[in-house]
Amino acid sequence: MAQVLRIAIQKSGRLSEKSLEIIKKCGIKFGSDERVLKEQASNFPLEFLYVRDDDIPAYIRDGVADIGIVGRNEYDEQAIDLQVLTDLGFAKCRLSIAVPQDMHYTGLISLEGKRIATSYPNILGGILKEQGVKASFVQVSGSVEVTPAVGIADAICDLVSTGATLAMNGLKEVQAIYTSTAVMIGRKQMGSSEKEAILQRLMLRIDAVMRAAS
Ligand code: PRT
Ligand code: ZN
Repeated sequence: MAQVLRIAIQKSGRLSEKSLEIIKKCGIKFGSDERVLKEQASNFPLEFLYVRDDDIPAYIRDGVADIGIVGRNEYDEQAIDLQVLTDLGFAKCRLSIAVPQDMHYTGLISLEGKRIATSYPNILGGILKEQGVKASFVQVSGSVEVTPAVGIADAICDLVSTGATLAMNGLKEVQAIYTSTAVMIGRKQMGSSEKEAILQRLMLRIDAVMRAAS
């Protein structure tokens, strides 16, 4: 049986629509009916898996998928050894430190000895270590913005795009430590020359779509 390349795409969230849009612009035809978890393109050897974005790097590592689209933040945080095939440029956001309105902040050193709530302990930890700042992490996977108000954290480190969520929670953004966009990632080796060839064809089309858009 002829091989297909498997791409993992976020089922429903900030990355879903634009991810599918780029692939459609490549001239690849598929149903994209949100209720299915798996489907195959009708005119290109590509199979889609619709999953949670957090699971995508591990699915690729484990061979469940060959490539996928995730926020660079998710990829860097998980530190799974894959490759970034291309930067897709959408879903731009920053990982920022935010503190209560009345907290005095002069730089990362202001976080010394503080409790910081974040879903990105690896990215933040790396940067604090570089700066010689010691802080403790409160690891939460959602609603990070409420943690200072409920008294379990002194500061937060979370993704920001407009800043509206921070403002709504009485927090001020004091420092961006990292920026992210959606990236296409994949295993370093596709495992067969047939899959490598399909990937090459797909990447040529994606490059053309990206060039046309810029
Ligand atoms: O269900 P699943 O696990 O698949 O989805 P998810 O809820 O984990 O992810 P999702 O869809 O929220 O985000 C997917 C990716 O989009 C992230 O990994 C980022 O790379 C990127 N992205 C871009 C963002 C934002 N912008 C963003 N604003 N991810 C999250 N946010 C959050 C932000 O933290 C804040 O809480 O959205 C909220 C609103 O942001 P403001 O600043 O506009 O108010
Ligand atoms: Zn997620």
